[in-house]
Amino acid sequence: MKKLFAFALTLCLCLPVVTAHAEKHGSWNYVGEDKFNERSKIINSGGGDFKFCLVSGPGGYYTLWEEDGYFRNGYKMKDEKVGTKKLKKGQCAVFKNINKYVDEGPYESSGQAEFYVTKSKKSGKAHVKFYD
Ligand SMILES: [Ca+2]
Ligand SMILES: [Ca+2]
Repeated sequence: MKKLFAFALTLCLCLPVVTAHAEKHGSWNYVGEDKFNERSKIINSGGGDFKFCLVSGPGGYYTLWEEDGYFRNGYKMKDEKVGTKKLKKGQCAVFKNINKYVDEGPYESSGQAEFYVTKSKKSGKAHVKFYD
């Protein structure tokens, strides 16, 4: 365990370069879009702020998740819930300071967060755009 911790620390020391690169100054970059019934595709983010907008589709609750589909000590890690927002068509959900979801441990050293959005399947197809 101690060894792993030291390894994690070493990784953290390397990270400021990545983090500095990911710092945003007020402007949003379009990073993708998807049309889905239940779960969107995954969008990678380097941190900072993240948002998604409901271009068209049903109003309702939309949840942002961060995928952690890896194994630790034989257990599959659960995806992390970032937050749920109630949206109507044309509205956006903004998530500030999502840096803590950027993976930096020894098990996941992508330096990226893998975000996806879910909604109730029965409400029909949603068209969502992502901004980083
Ligand atoms: Ca992840
Ligand atoms: Ca994670």
